[in-house]
Amino acid sequence: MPGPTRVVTFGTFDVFHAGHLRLLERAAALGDRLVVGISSDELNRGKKGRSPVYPLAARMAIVGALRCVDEVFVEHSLEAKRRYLVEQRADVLVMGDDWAGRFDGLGDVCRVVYLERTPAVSTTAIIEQIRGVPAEVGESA
Ligand code: C2G
Repeated sequence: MPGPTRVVTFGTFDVFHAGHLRLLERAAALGDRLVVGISSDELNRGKKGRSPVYPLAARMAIVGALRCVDEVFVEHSLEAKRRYLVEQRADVLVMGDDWAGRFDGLGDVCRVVYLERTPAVSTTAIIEQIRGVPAEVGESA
């Protein structure tokens, strides 16, 4: 009998929002176990040119506490995907469709699936919205 289907996905998941949750729930539905590689703070600085709002330990705690997530690990390098997938014995790699086509070369390790991103929600937009709101009088900074 084949073992459980292991799904692996990657991301920063900074300022966790409903778009992240939807991605993880749909990824989990593709198999029996969902393992999530969380980008290190250094990797995020390289990718996005800024430090994440939530440090790695907090992002790992939040994602790891979700009902749909079985395990989290640290993603130190974008280029190490093949090694991570082999180590995690992945059957399926899930990526958001902002990465469509980028990981097709890993198709010899596991199935590669790109899921549609949730429109109109992003960490950057949330940060900008909060930045634009003046603090209430008397509120501490
Ligand atoms: N996502 C989504 N809808 C949004 C925003 C994000 O479906 N509105 C998905 C992304 O496509 C990604 C996951 O949520 O699959 C995590 O998003 P990010 O933290 O922005 O991921 P990113 O920093 O692009 O990291 O190795 C790949 C990278 O680590 C991906």
